[in-house]
Amino acid sequence: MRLRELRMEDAPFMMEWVLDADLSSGLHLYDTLKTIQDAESFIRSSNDSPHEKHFAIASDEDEYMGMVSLRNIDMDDGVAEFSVVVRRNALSKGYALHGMTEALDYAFHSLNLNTVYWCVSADNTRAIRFFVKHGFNTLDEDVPVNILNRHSKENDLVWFAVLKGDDYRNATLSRGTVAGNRIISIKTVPTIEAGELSFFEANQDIDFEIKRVYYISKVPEGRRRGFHAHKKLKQLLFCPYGEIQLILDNGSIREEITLNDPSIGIVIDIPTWREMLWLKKDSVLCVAASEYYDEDDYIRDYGEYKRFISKTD
Ligand code: T46
Repeated sequence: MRLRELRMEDAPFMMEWVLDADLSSGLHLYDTLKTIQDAESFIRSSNDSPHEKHFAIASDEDEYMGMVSLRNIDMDDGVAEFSVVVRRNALSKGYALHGMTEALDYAFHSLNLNTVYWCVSADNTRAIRFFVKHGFNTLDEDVPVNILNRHSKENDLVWFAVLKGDDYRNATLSRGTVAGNRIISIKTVPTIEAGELSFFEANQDIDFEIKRVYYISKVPEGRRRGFHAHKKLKQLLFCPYGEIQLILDNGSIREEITLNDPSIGIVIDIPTWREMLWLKKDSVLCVAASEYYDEDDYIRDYGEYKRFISKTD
């Protein structure tokens, strides 16, 4: 997936979310969009103003999956407002988060802005949950008055902001654990203009012997794998190339983490239900495992997994 300019052929896909009240309600930045002609004229003029920047979030096949916008860009004050929306078939596939982080990179590194603000209506619990889950903080105050004034007709807004220098790509890593499994930093040695080298050692950096190493590659974007737990196996998972979302469920909590940094690993050493979602095609998932392959150690049915952990509690 990637960001690109909007194109005329995106208009029908844009209409999918425009006409889907559940997806578009509260997105006042796009209030003028009602018909396909509005969408076409929006696309036609999307590059006209220096105060607005719109990008399509495109799949690997280059299809429009949603869009991100920076609006009311104020180069003097170094601020802009932001919004993101995706088509229904792009929900829960990582498009919104990817579009968001790329648009924030553009705001801070290409436009050199200092702060990006956005707000959602307090009853839009899905959007609020999405932003909070990915480590974005709500703001109680400190929203500039001119930005607040633009939204004076909207009631009960929840505000968010990201500052230049915030680690929004890895905000979730500061949590320390995902569904009770440790997030570790893999030792990484940078080399001057020749990349970096990462390493870990059995019984030193991870507290088990490594009997097996395997890796998963050539997975198309948007594909899911996993859907199982292990009874005894301990593993270190890491993504040396690309972007993969790991969804972990320990029976009590279900949490996600996006692996997109070769120096981050997840040690799964308690029976945990796992799913892996390939956010970018050709991403590689590497695993160092404590045991040889044994199909008897797998639990491939979620109900059976729940019964298994209730017995071991
Ligand atoms: C896990 C996640 C992260 C082997 O023959 N030897 C092996 O070492 C492995 C790992 C798999 N296989 C066979 C078993 C299946 O016939 O390869 C096939 C695909 O395995 P599976 O469907 O389990 O693949 P994923 O991606 O769903 O899960 C894998 C690991 O199996 C699992 O332990 O934690 O990656």
